[in-house]
Amino acid sequence: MSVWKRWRNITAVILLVSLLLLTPVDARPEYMKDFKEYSDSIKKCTLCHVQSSGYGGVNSFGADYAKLGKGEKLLSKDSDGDGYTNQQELSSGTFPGDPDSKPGKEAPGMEVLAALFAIYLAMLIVRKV
Ligand SMILES: [Ca+2]
Repeated sequence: MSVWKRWRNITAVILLVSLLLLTPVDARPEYMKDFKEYSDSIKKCTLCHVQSSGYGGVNSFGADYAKLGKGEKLLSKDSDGDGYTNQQELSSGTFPGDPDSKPGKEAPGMEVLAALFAIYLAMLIVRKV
């Protein structure tokens, strides 16, 4: 096997694994019922958890949600301390447990663009076979 083919195969495997890791996973429906009126862009594990897989514990919003439940106290609070209330963030489609995500700053759905780019690269590699 030539160096080029070996490199191509390794790259294809890396791209496919990356694609699998980037596949969006919906948050658990029993929790999402409390947020059904908000954008689909926030209905992910990272709404309440640190990692997109749901592992790694809860973020500041998840901790407040567990403590307060969904109600005025939770919605009026700024769980991540970024200057926007949880209500403002949820209504804007940003994550109230991530201080780097705030209204007007983040364009949600970057993982989808990354997945599409990975598919595009994989198709380019396959066409070179
Ligand atoms: Ca935020």
